[in-house]
Amino acid sequence: MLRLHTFKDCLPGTPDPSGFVVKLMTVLRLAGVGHERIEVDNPAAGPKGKVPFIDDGGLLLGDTVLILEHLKKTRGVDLDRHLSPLQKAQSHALQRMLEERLYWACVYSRWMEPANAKIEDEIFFGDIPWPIRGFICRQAHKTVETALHHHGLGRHNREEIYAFGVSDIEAVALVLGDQDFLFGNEPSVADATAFGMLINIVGPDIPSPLKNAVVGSPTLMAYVQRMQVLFDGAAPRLEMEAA
Ligand SMILES: N[C@@H](CCC(=O)N[C@@H](CS)C(=O)NCC(=O)O)C(=O)O
Repeated sequence: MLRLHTFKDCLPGTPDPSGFVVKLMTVLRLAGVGHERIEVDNPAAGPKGKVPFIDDGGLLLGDTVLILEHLKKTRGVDLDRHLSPLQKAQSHALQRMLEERLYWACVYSRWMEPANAKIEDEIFFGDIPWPIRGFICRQAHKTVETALHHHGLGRHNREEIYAFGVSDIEAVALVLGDQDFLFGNEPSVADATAFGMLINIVGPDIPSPLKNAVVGSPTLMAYVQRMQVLFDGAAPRLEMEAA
C-alpha cells in the first residue's frame, strides 16, 4: 500500500501543518486511493528533503507535482480530467502562485512574527527537552529566515510581504467567483492546492493579515468549508495514522 509521509498531525485547525501535505491528502481522498499515513519528525528523511513524500512499494518520491504524475501513470488518478487545455494552463498558473508565493508569505507569518513563532516552536519542538530545544528552535528560525531571503520574499518588509500574499488571496477569490470550485462544479487539483494553502492560513489559531483577508471574504470562507466537507466526507480507504 502507498505510504504517505507527512508532518505530525499537531496543528489544530488543519489536517497537517503543511499545505502541500493537505493538497496531496485531498487528492488521495477524493480519488479514493488507499494509503497509510506515516508521520515524520524530520522532512530531511524524504528524497527531496521535504514533506510530503511517498513510498510506493519501495519507490521513494518527493514533490506533490511528481507524486501526482506518478499516481496518474500507475493508478489513472486524474482530478483534472474535466479541464480544457486552457483551464489546465490556468490551473498551472494558479497553483504556482499559491505554492511559490502565497505559501512563502504564510511561512513568513508563522516563523517571522515573534508571537506566532512561539506557537510553531511549541508545535514542532515542544517535546524536545531544554536546553537542546532552545538551540533547535534558533537553528530552525535561522534556516527559515535564510530560505525566505534566498526565495526573495524575505527581502521585502512586513507590509510588502503581506500585500503580496493578500493579492494572491484576492486573485483566488476572483477566479472562484460564484462557482463551487475553481473550474466549475467538480473539484480539481487546483482546489486541492488552494484548500491546502487556505486551510493552513485560516484554520489554525495563528493571526496574520493573510488570515484576515480570507476571513474577510465570504466567498473564500464558504469555499474552504465546502472543501473541508469534501475532505472529511471522503474518508481515506485503509488509512492508518502512524503510532
Ligand atoms: N514543491 C514541494 C514543496 C514541499 C514543501 O515545501 N514542503 C515543506 C513543508 S510545507 C517542507 O518540507 N519544508 C522543510 C524544509 O524545507 O526543510 C511539493 O510540492 O511537495
